[in-house]
Amino acid sequence: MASTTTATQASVNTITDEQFYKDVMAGLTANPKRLDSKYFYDAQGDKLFQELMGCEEYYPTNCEMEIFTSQTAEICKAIIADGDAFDLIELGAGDATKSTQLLKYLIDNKADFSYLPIDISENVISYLNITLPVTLPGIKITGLNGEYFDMLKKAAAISNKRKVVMFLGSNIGNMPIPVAQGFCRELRKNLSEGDMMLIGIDLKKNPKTVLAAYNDKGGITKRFNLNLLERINRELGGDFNTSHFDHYATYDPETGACKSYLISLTDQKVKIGDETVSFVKDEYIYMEISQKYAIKQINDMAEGAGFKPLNQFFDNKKWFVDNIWMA
Ligand code: AVI
Repeated sequence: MASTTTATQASVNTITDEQFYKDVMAGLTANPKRLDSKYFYDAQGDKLFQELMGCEEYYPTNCEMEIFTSQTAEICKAIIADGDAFDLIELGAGDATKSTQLLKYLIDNKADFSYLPIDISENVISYLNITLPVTLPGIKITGLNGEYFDMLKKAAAISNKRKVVMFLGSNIGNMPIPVAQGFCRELRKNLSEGDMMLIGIDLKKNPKTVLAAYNDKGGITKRFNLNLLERINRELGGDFNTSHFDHYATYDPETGACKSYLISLTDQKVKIGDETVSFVKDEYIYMEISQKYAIKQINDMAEGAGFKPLNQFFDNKKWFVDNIWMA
């Protein structure tokens, strides 16, 4: 078994510019045009997402934070289970603010665990590798930078302890439902009997509340979306003029799909490296889905993937739920 990394050890970045370029060109030459929201998160995107999480209308972060602060002991007891040593793996760890609540409780209560945050953003992983050992003395941390399943396999290769995989913040909502179902099946395949998932999922609610969260008055969501065009300019030699695009969000209460688009405000041509992409006025780029779920859909998804739903922890308003599933 490999030892955990030190704060100064560099992470391996597996997301290459070549893949980014391929995905961008495939998306912008498709009809309709689309971009993959996983590319939102460069250093600037991480900063904007932080800002978004602090904004009044964006409720999911506060709801999940409330769950983690008011029910820390209950959640931790459920994941500690029989008290054996375990790996606490977090997919899309971000700044780990929410998981820090759990990590602190686990350390204070002498639980035998290592924390393995996985994130697509190299910045996030180096930040966690450096800061967590300072804020949480005694933590055993191995940051893994890359795609979730590649890094899950890597985690399994370095340790054979029981695994508790956290997937918080309704990150699963950024997949259309069939993709989310496939993702849960794939997760199950990568886990062994007795392993667990702790998965945070945003619930269906008043459509106006959802829409306001993805169309905030301060325009942070707009800047967050436009940043992907700026990232293409920075990293792929693009010449997007972001003032020629507007942000548009929709929410369908029937399906629970909240979708974001960038709308071309004019006929325009944009260069990306040696290629040129044309837009007509009012043409859209489909940027992101943030799917909202009903409780039954969540339990069906767990069971359909081969998990047993064990516990559900809600915030006061019942807007968000953290689920524990057993493999
Ligand atoms: C990361 N993810 C769960 C966020 C969401 O709510 O879909 C990303 C986001 N997009 C716009 N606002 C927040």
